[in-house]
Amino acid sequence: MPVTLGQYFAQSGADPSLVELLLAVSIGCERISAAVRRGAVGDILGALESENVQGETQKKLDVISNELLLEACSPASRLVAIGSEEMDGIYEVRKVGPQGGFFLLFDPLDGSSNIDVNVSIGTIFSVLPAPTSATERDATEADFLQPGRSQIAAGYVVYGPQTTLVLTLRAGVRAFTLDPVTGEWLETNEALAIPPETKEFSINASNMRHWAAPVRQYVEECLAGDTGPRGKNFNMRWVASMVADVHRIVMRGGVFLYPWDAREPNRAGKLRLMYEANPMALLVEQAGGAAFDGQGATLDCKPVSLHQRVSVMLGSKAEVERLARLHAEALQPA
Ligand code: AFP
Repeated sequence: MPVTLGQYFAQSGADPSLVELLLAVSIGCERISAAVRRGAVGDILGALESENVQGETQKKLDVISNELLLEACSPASRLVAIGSEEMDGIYEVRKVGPQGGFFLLFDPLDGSSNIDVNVSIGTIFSVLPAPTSATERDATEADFLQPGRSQIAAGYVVYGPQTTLVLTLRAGVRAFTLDPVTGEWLETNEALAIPPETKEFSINASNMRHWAAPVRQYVEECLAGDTGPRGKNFNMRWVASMVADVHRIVMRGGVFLYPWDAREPNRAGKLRLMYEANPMALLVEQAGGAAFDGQGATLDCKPVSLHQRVSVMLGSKAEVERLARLHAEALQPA
């Protein structure tokens, strides 16, 4: 009989208050999964009049998913505050005080432009340590601005043909699939490992003319296949749902790129550092892969704002190292 999520936590030796928080996240995601599955039948598809802090039109399910996670997670006894793609500022649950505790960040429903066309979407989450303070004070956005290497746990839930939770407590990466009959999360992979080599890359090729030279060179070399410098043919995938694309890479290898491009030269990238790139980067590194932000390892990037965007290149280690080399060579004097 596969191990349940609760049994895994019980044997993991993890801090019981962290386990309490992560179980609360799993309950929130079960509820999101049920809502996603209802879709049009539940009259919860489509867009709202509102926009999120990113200036993006919010889908009904974006807002519903955010509320489901707030409701499920707020009771967690050492949760101090929450940051979400769908909320401008931080959401305070408790005061910062001598007890410390946790910050939770999430993109409650990533890939929302895919909701109305029945393509896999997902929830991405990250747990950071909350500071301690001798006297109680409000949590601040600045408290959240910790590099990704400070994460205590990270994961995602992909709402696809199966609802699968992929999680790291910084001791490897495990997958649990929701049994629709019993409602239990059952372990389906106890040690996910990303192959260092791959023949599959994932990028929105319609932006090719806007990419920086190293990215264009990398992709052109892949496209040249066995007639070019790579000496092998590549396949391309682009779901336009980061969770679905990253899950494929976690399961069978590959490299995912959403790099800086010249469409908005003052924007580092499309994806957000704190609740998309960092949790995915921790998972990928824990699974033996690598994550690069165009300057260095994603997890070493020092955040400057809660919703900041970043260039993302992650997956099979040899491919990400090649991309890092191409970026470094581009900085060398001609
Ligand atoms: P939406 O949440 O607006 O669908 O964006 C999804 C996403 O943030 C990420 O999940 C995808 O990898 C990426 O954007 C797709 O972006 P493009 O639509 O520009 O390809």
